[in-house]
Amino acid sequence: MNDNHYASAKEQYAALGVDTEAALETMARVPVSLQCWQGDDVGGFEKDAGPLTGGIQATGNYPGKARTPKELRRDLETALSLIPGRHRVNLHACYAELEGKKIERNAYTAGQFTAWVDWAKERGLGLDFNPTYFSHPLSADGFTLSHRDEGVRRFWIEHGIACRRIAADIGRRLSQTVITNFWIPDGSKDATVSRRRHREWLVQSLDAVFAEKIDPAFNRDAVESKLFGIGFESYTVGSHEFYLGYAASRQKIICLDAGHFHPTETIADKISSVLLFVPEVLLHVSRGVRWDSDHVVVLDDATRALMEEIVRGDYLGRVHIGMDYFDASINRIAAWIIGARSTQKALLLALLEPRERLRQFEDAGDFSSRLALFEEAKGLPAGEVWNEFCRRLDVPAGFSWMETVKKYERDVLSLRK
Ligand code: RNT
Ligand code: ZN
Repeated sequence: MNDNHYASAKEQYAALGVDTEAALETMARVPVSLQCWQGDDVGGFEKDAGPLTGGIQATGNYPGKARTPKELRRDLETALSLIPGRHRVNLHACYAELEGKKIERNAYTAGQFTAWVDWAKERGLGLDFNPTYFSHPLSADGFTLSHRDEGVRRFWIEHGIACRRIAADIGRRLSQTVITNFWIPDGSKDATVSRRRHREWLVQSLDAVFAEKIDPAFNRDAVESKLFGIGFESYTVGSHEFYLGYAASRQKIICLDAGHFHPTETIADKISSVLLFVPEVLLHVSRGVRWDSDHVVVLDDATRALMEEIVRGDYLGRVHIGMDYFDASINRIAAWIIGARSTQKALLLALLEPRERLRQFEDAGDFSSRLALFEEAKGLPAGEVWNEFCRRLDVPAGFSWMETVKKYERDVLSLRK
Protein backbone atom coordinates (compact mmCIF):
# COMPACT_ATOMS: atom_id res chain seq x y z
CA MET A 1 0.00 0.00 0.00
CA ASN A 2 2.68 2.48 1.06
CA ASP A 3 5.02 1.19 -1.63
CA ASN A 4 2.33 1.91 -4.17
CA HIS A 5 2.01 5.46 -2.93
CA TYR A 6 5.71 6.04 -3.41
CA ALA A 7 5.73 4.27 -6.77
CA SER A 8 2.95 6.50 -7.99
CA ALA A 9 4.69 9.62 -6.68
CA LYS A 10 7.89 8.52 -8.38
CA GLU A 11 6.05 8.26 -11.69
CA GLN A 12 4.42 11.63 -11.36
CA TYR A 13 7.78 13.25 -10.69
CA ALA A 14 9.46 11.30 -13.47
CA ALA A 15 6.91 12.66 -15.91
CA LEU A 16 8.35 16.10 -15.14
CA GLY A 17 11.93 14.91 -15.39
CA VAL A 18 12.51 14.60 -11.63
CA ASP A 19 14.40 11.58 -10.32
CA THR A 20 13.04 10.86 -6.82
CA GLU A 21 15.67 8.18 -6.23
CA ALA A 22 18.43 10.71 -6.78
CA ALA A 23 16.67 13.08 -4.39
CA LEU A 24 16.48 10.35 -1.74
CA GLU A 25 20.16 9.56 -2.15
CA THR A 26 21.09 13.20 -1.70
CA MET A 27 18.84 13.52 1.34
CA ALA A 28 20.55 10.57 3.00
CA ARG A 29 23.99 12.14 2.73
CA VAL A 30 23.30 15.75 3.71
CA PRO A 31 23.77 16.22 7.45
CA VAL A 32 22.33 18.94 9.59
CA SER A 33 24.33 20.13 12.57
CA LEU A 34 22.15 20.12 15.67
CA GLN A 35 22.86 22.94 18.09
CA CYS A 36 23.60 21.44 21.52
CA TRP A 37 22.41 24.67 23.13
CA GLN A 38 18.74 24.04 22.32
CA GLY A 39 18.83 21.33 25.03
CA ASP A 40 19.55 23.59 27.99
CA ASP A 41 18.64 27.13 26.93
CA VAL A 42 22.24 28.06 26.06
CA GLY A 43 23.30 27.44 29.65
CA GLY A 44 26.45 25.37 29.26
CA PHE A 45 28.26 23.54 32.03
CA GLU A 46 30.80 25.97 33.40
CA LYS A 47 30.02 25.88 37.07
CA ASP A 48 30.14 29.57 37.85
CA ALA A 49 28.43 30.63 34.63
CA GLY A 50 26.11 33.53 35.27
CA PRO A 51 22.94 34.22 33.32
CA LEU A 52 22.80 34.10 29.53
CA THR A 53 24.13 37.41 28.17
CA GLY A 54 25.22 38.83 24.84
CA GLY A 55 21.86 40.04 23.61
CA ILE A 56 20.38 36.57 23.17
CA GLN A 57 17.57 35.12 25.25
CA ALA A 58 15.85 31.78 25.68
CA THR A 59 12.36 32.48 26.96
CA GLY A 60 10.01 29.95 28.55
CA ASN A 61 10.32 27.51 31.41
CA TYR A 62 9.18 24.20 30.01
CA PRO A 63 10.21 21.53 32.50
CA GLY A 64 12.99 19.01 31.90
CA LYS A 65 15.99 20.91 30.60
CA ALA A 66 19.31 19.05 30.59
CA ARG A 67 21.38 19.81 33.69
CA THR A 68 24.49 17.77 32.96
CA PRO A 69 26.47 16.75 29.87
CA LYS A 70 25.17 13.19 30.26
CA GLU A 71 21.57 14.38 30.24
CA LEU A 72 22.21 16.61 27.27
CA ARG A 73 23.79 13.79 25.29
CA ARG A 74 20.92 11.47 26.11
CA ASP A 75 18.44 14.13 24.98
CA LEU A 76 20.39 14.62 21.77
CA GLU A 77 20.36 10.88 21.14
CA THR A 78 16.60 10.85 21.50
CA ALA A 79 16.22 13.75 19.10
CA LEU A 80 18.66 12.24 16.60
CA SER A 81 16.82 8.92 16.64
CA LEU A 82 13.78 10.71 15.21
CA ILE A 83 15.60 12.75 12.57
CA PRO A 84 16.26 10.67 9.45
CA GLY A 85 19.90 10.42 8.33
CA ARG A 86 23.34 10.81 9.88
CA HIS A 87 24.01 14.14 11.46
CA ARG A 88 26.34 16.38 13.39
CA VAL A 89 26.25 18.05 16.79
CA ASN A 90 27.32 21.64 17.21
CA LEU A 91 29.13 22.35 20.49
CA HIS A 92 29.86 25.63 22.22
CA ALA A 93 32.98 26.11 24.31
CA CYS A 94 30.80 26.69 27.38
CA TYR A 95 29.77 23.02 27.19
CA ALA A 96 33.26 22.09 28.39
CA GLU A 97 33.42 19.46 31.09
CA LEU A 98 35.66 20.99 33.72
CA GLU A 99 35.15 18.33 36.39
CA GLY A 100 35.22 20.83 39.19
CA LYS A 101 38.52 22.37 38.09
CA LYS A 102 38.89 26.10 37.68
CA ILE A 103 39.98 26.56 34.09
CA GLU A 104 39.62 29.87 32.29
CA ARG A 105 38.18 29.94 28.79
CA ASN A 106 41.48 31.04 27.31
CA ALA A 107 43.06 27.88 28.71
CA TYR A 108 40.54 25.33 27.49
CA THR A 109 41.96 22.33 25.67
CA ALA A 110 40.57 19.29 23.92
CA GLY A 111 40.78 17.54 27.27
CA GLN A 112 37.57 19.27 28.34
CA PHE A 113 35.73 17.79 25.36
CA THR A 114 36.94 14.19 25.46
CA ALA A 115 33.59 12.80 26.58
CA TRP A 116 31.83 14.65 23.76
CA VAL A 117 34.27 13.30 21.19
CA ASP A 118 34.10 9.73 22.52
CA TRP A 119 30.34 9.94 22.37
CA ALA A 120 30.33 11.34 18.83
CA LYS A 121 32.79 8.72 17.66
CA GLU A 122 30.76 5.89 19.10
CA ARG A 123 27.65 7.10 17.35
CA GLY A 124 29.19 8.12 14.04
CA LEU A 125 28.29 11.77 14.56
CA GLY A 126 30.25 14.71 13.24
CA LEU A 127 30.97 17.65 15.55
CA ASP A 128 31.17 21.39 15.03
CA PHE A 129 32.45 24.00 17.43
CA ASN A 130 31.96 27.58 18.65
CA PRO A 131 34.00 29.77 20.95
CA THR A 132 31.75 31.30 23.60
CA TYR A 133 31.99 35.09 23.70
CA PHE A 134 29.06 35.68 26.07
CA SER A 135 27.88 34.78 29.58
CA HIS A 136 31.25 35.70 31.07
CA PRO A 137 32.52 38.50 33.34
CA LEU A 138 34.89 39.73 30.61
CA SER A 139 32.02 40.19 28.17
CA ALA A 140 29.80 41.93 30.71
CA ASP A 141 30.16 45.42 29.25
CA GLY A 142 29.17 44.24 25.80
CA PHE A 143 32.55 44.02 24.08
CA THR A 144 34.97 41.12 23.61
CA LEU A 145 37.26 40.91 20.56
CA SER A 146 36.57 44.56 19.80
CA HIS A 147 36.96 45.82 23.37
CA ARG A 148 38.78 49.11 23.86
CA ASP A 149 40.96 47.47 26.50
CA GLU A 150 43.84 45.54 25.03
CA GLY A 151 43.94 43.09 27.93
CA VAL A 152 40.32 42.13 27.42
CA ARG A 153 40.88 41.72 23.70
CA ARG A 154 43.92 39.56 24.41
CA PHE A 155 41.90 37.24 26.66
CA TRP A 156 39.30 36.72 23.96
CA ILE A 157 41.92 36.29 21.23
CA GLU A 158 43.44 33.54 23.35
CA HIS A 159 40.01 31.96 23.72
CA GLY A 160 39.60 31.94 19.94
CA ILE A 161 43.04 30.42 19.45
CA ALA A 162 42.28 27.76 22.07
CA CYS A 163 38.98 26.93 20.37
CA ARG A 164 40.53 26.48 16.93
CA ARG A 165 43.07 24.10 18.43
CA ILE A 166 40.34 22.16 20.23
CA ALA A 167 38.34 21.95 17.01
CA ALA A 168 41.35 20.73 15.04
CA ASP A 169 41.97 18.12 17.69
CA ILE A 170 38.38 16.96 17.51
CA GLY A 171 38.62 16.91 13.72
CA ARG A 172 41.74 14.74 13.90
CA ARG A 173 40.09 12.33 16.30
CA LEU A 174 36.96 12.06 14.15
CA SER A 175 38.90 12.16 10.85
CA GLN A 176 36.68 14.89 9.53
CA THR A 177 36.43 18.64 9.39
CA VAL A 178 35.01 20.60 12.27
CA ILE A 179 33.57 24.00 11.43
CA THR A 180 34.39 26.55 14.09
CA ASN A 181 32.00 29.45 14.00
CA PHE A 182 32.89 32.84 15.46
CA TRP A 183 30.02 34.93 16.68
CA ILE A 184 30.58 37.76 19.14
CA PRO A 185 27.88 39.93 20.71
CA ASP A 186 29.91 43.16 20.60
CA GLY A 187 27.90 46.32 20.26
CA SER A 188 25.89 48.90 22.12
CA LYS A 189 22.41 49.77 23.08
CA ASP A 190 22.61 53.38 22.04
CA ALA A 191 24.26 55.77 19.61
CA THR A 192 27.96 55.00 19.40
CA VAL A 193 30.66 57.44 18.40
CA SER A 194 33.56 55.02 17.90
CA ARG A 195 32.05 52.62 15.40
CA ARG A 196 35.23 52.79 13.41
CA ARG A 197 37.63 52.01 16.23
CA HIS A 198 35.75 48.92 17.42
CA ARG A 199 35.69 47.56 13.89
CA GLU A 200 39.40 48.21 13.46
CA TRP A 201 40.06 46.37 16.71
CA LEU A 202 37.86 43.51 15.59
CA VAL A 203 39.83 43.05 12.36
CA GLN A 204 43.09 43.01 14.30
CA SER A 205 41.74 40.56 16.85
CA LEU A 206 40.35 38.19 14.25
CA ASP A 207 43.61 38.25 12.33
CA ALA A 208 45.41 37.36 15.55
CA VAL A 209 42.97 34.52 16.25
CA PHE A 210 43.39 33.11 12.74
CA ALA A 211 47.16 33.64 12.46
CA GLU A 212 47.93 30.03 13.23
CA LYS A 213 47.73 27.78 10.15
CA ILE A 214 45.50 24.79 10.76
CA ASP A 215 44.92 21.91 8.37
CA PRO A 216 41.53 22.58 6.73
CA ALA A 217 40.93 18.84 6.75
CA PHE A 218 40.36 19.17 10.48
CA ASN A 219 39.19 22.71 11.14
CA ARG A 220 37.69 25.48 9.07
CA ASP A 221 36.63 28.87 10.40
CA ALA A 222 33.36 30.68 9.88
CA VAL A 223 32.35 34.20 10.90
CA GLU A 224 28.76 35.20 11.72
CA SER A 225 27.23 38.65 11.46
CA LYS A 226 24.18 40.08 13.15
CA LEU A 227 21.94 43.08 12.73
CA PHE A 228 21.25 43.76 16.38
CA GLY A 229 20.85 42.02 19.72
CA ILE A 230 18.56 42.54 22.67
CA GLY A 231 20.11 45.47 24.54
CA PHE A 232 22.47 46.01 21.57
CA GLU A 233 20.00 47.76 19.30
CA SER A 234 22.00 50.65 17.92
CA TYR A 235 25.35 49.22 16.97
CA THR A 236 26.69 45.78 16.23
CA VAL A 237 30.41 45.72 15.50
CA GLY A 238 30.21 42.51 13.48
CA SER A 239 27.62 43.62 10.96
CA HIS A 240 26.95 41.86 7.65
CA GLU A 241 29.15 44.27 5.69
CA PHE A 242 31.93 43.83 8.20
CA TYR A 243 32.01 40.06 8.00
CA LEU A 244 31.34 39.79 4.30
CA GLY A 245 34.37 41.98 3.73
CA TYR A 246 36.38 40.05 6.29
CA ALA A 247 35.41 36.62 4.97
CA ALA A 248 36.04 37.61 1.36
CA SER A 249 39.42 39.16 2.06
CA ARG A 250 40.58 36.29 4.32
CA GLN A 251 38.75 33.49 2.49
CA LYS A 252 36.82 32.41 5.54
CA ILE A 253 33.43 30.72 5.60
CA ILE A 254 30.59 33.18 5.97
CA CYS A 255 27.87 32.14 8.38
CA LEU A 256 24.43 33.39 7.39
CA ASP A 257 21.95 33.20 10.25
CA ALA A 258 18.41 33.44 8.86
CA GLY A 259 17.34 35.55 11.84
CA HIS A 260 20.11 38.13 11.63
CA PHE A 261 18.80 40.47 8.99
CA HIS A 262 16.03 43.02 8.63
CA PRO A 263 12.59 41.50 9.27
CA THR A 264 11.62 41.26 5.61
CA GLU A 265 15.10 40.36 4.41
CA THR A 266 15.78 36.69 3.79
CA ILE A 267 19.06 34.93 3.12
CA ALA A 268 18.12 32.80 0.10
CA ASP A 269 19.12 35.45 -2.41
CA LYS A 270 22.48 36.00 -0.73
CA ILE A 271 23.80 32.50 -1.45
CA SER A 272 24.65 32.92 -5.13
CA SER A 273 26.29 36.27 -4.43
CA VAL A 274 28.44 35.46 -1.45
CA LEU A 275 29.63 32.16 -2.94
CA LEU A 276 31.28 34.12 -5.74
CA PHE A 277 33.60 35.63 -3.16
CA VAL A 278 33.89 33.27 -0.18
CA PRO A 279 34.75 29.58 -0.31
CA GLU A 280 31.83 28.20 1.66
CA VAL A 281 28.70 29.15 3.55
CA LEU A 282 27.60 27.99 6.98
CA LEU A 283 23.88 28.31 7.52
CA HIS A 284 22.30 29.01 10.84
CA VAL A 285 18.83 27.91 9.92
CA SER A 286 16.54 29.80 12.23
CA ARG A 287 13.31 31.78 12.22
CA GLY A 288 13.12 35.41 13.16
CA VAL A 289 9.89 36.61 14.73
CA ARG A 290 9.83 40.37 15.38
CA TRP A 291 12.88 41.04 17.56
CA ASP A 292 13.72 37.42 18.24
CA SER A 293 16.06 35.76 15.79
CA ASP A 294 15.81 32.28 17.25
CA HIS A 295 12.36 30.73 16.96
CA VAL A 296 12.09 27.04 16.05
CA VAL A 297 12.44 26.49 12.31
CA VAL A 298 9.29 25.53 10.44
CA LEU A 299 8.65 24.68 6.81
CA ASP A 300 8.04 28.26 5.73
CA ASP A 301 8.66 30.13 2.50
CA ALA A 302 11.99 31.54 3.68
CA THR A 303 13.42 28.12 4.51
CA ARG A 304 12.08 26.65 1.28
CA ALA A 305 13.57 29.47 -0.80
CA LEU A 306 16.90 29.00 0.94
CA MET A 307 17.07 25.31 0.06
CA GLU A 308 15.86 25.99 -3.48
CA GLU A 309 18.73 28.39 -4.03
CA ILE A 310 21.25 25.88 -2.71
CA VAL A 311 19.93 23.11 -4.95
CA ARG A 312 19.40 25.27 -8.04
CA GLY A 313 22.91 26.65 -7.79
CA ASP A 314 24.37 23.19 -7.15
CA TYR A 315 25.95 24.45 -3.94
CA LEU A 316 25.33 21.50 -1.61
CA GLY A 317 29.06 20.77 -1.54
CA ARG A 318 29.87 24.29 -0.35
CA VAL A 319 27.06 24.91 2.10
CA HIS A 320 27.00 23.52 5.64
CA ILE A 321 23.58 23.31 7.24
CA GLY A 322 23.54 24.17 10.92
CA MET A 323 20.52 24.78 13.08
CA ASP A 324 20.39 27.77 15.41
CA TYR A 325 17.39 28.43 17.58
CA PHE A 326 16.54 28.01 21.22
CA ASP A 327 13.05 27.80 22.59
CA ALA A 328 12.43 27.01 26.25
CA SER A 329 8.65 27.21 25.98
CA ILE A 330 8.10 23.79 24.41
CA ASN A 331 9.62 20.35 24.87
CA ARG A 332 13.25 20.98 23.96
CA ILE A 333 13.69 17.65 22.23
CA ALA A 334 10.58 18.21 20.14
CA ALA A 335 12.04 21.60 19.21
CA TRP A 336 15.20 20.00 17.85
CA ILE A 337 13.19 17.46 15.87
CA ILE A 338 10.65 19.93 14.47
CA GLY A 339 13.34 22.30 13.25
CA ALA A 340 15.60 19.64 11.77
CA ARG A 341 12.83 17.71 10.06
CA SER A 342 11.36 20.92 8.65
CA THR A 343 14.76 21.88 7.30
CA GLN A 344 15.09 18.45 5.72
CA LYS A 345 11.62 18.73 4.23
CA ALA A 346 12.55 22.07 2.71
CA LEU A 347 15.63 20.47 1.20
CA LEU A 348 13.62 17.56 -0.15
CA LEU A 349 11.07 19.90 -1.73
CA ALA A 350 13.92 21.77 -3.38
CA LEU A 351 15.41 18.54 -4.70
CA LEU A 352 12.03 17.55 -6.11
CA GLU A 353 11.57 20.78 -8.00
CA PRO A 354 11.30 20.11 -11.78
CA ARG A 355 14.23 22.45 -12.21
CA GLU A 356 15.46 21.28 -15.59
CA ARG A 357 12.03 21.82 -17.08
CA LEU A 358 11.77 25.20 -15.34
CA ARG A 359 15.19 26.20 -16.59
CA GLN A 360 14.29 25.26 -20.15
CA PHE A 361 11.25 27.52 -20.02
CA GLU A 362 13.36 30.28 -18.55
CA ASP A 363 16.07 29.95 -21.18
CA ALA A 364 13.42 30.02 -23.89
CA GLY A 365 11.93 33.18 -22.41
CA ASP A 366 8.67 31.34 -21.75
CA PHE A 367 7.93 32.83 -18.36
CA SER A 368 4.23 31.94 -18.54
CA SER A 369 5.09 28.25 -18.59
CA ARG A 370 7.71 28.75 -15.90
CA LEU A 371 5.19 30.33 -13.54
CA ALA A 372 2.51 27.78 -14.42
CA LEU A 373 4.85 24.89 -13.68
CA PHE A 374 6.02 26.43 -10.40
CA GLU A 375 2.39 26.48 -9.31
CA GLU A 376 1.44 23.05 -10.62
CA ALA A 377 4.50 21.47 -8.98
CA LYS A 378 3.15 22.53 -5.61
CA GLY A 379 0.48 19.86 -5.96
CA LEU A 380 2.91 16.97 -6.48
CA PRO A 381 2.96 14.26 -3.78
CA ALA A 382 6.19 15.29 -2.01
CA GLY A 383 4.81 13.85 1.23
CA GLU A 384 5.03 10.36 -0.23
CA VAL A 385 8.70 10.86 -1.03
CA TRP A 386 9.30 12.15 2.51
CA ASN A 387 7.52 9.09 3.90
CA GLU A 388 9.70 6.86 1.77
CA PHE A 389 12.82 8.68 2.97
CA CYS A 390 11.86 8.10 6.60
CA ARG A 391 10.89 4.50 5.93
CA ARG A 392 14.24 3.72 4.34
CA LEU A 393 16.11 5.31 7.22
CA ASP A 394 13.92 3.64 9.79
CA VAL A 395 12.49 6.74 11.40
CA PRO A 396 8.76 7.44 11.86
CA ALA A 397 7.49 9.35 8.84
CA GLY A 398 4.56 11.10 10.42
CA PHE A 399 3.42 12.62 13.67
CA SER A 400 3.95 9.37 15.56
CA TRP A 401 7.51 10.44 16.47
CA MET A 402 5.81 12.68 19.02
CA GLU A 403 4.72 9.57 20.96
CA THR A 404 8.37 8.70 21.53
CA VAL A 405 9.06 12.24 22.71
CA LYS A 406 6.06 12.17 25.04
CA LYS A 407 7.17 8.86 26.49
CA TYR A 408 10.67 10.25 27.03
CA GLU A 409 9.12 13.27 28.68
CA ARG A 410 7.17 11.04 31.07
CA ASP A 411 10.01 8.62 31.80
CA VAL A 412 13.01 10.94 31.83
CA LEU A 413 12.38 14.68 31.56
CA SER A 414 9.62 14.91 34.16
CA LEU A 415 11.94 13.39 36.77
CA ARG A 416 14.36 16.32 36.43
CA LYS A 417 13.52 18.87 39.07
C1 RNT B 1 23.53 34.73 18.21
C2 RNT B 1 24.07 33.88 17.11
C3 RNT B 1 24.87 32.70 17.57
C4 RNT B 1 24.28 32.02 18.77
C5 RNT B 1 25.01 30.79 19.21
C6 RNT B 1 24.55 30.32 20.55
O1 RNT B 1 22.66 35.67 17.76
O2 RNT B 1 23.04 33.46 16.30
O3 RNT B 1 25.03 31.81 16.52
O4 RNT B 1 22.94 31.69 18.54
O5 RNT B 1 26.35 31.03 19.18
ZN1 ZN C 1 23.46 32.03 14.76
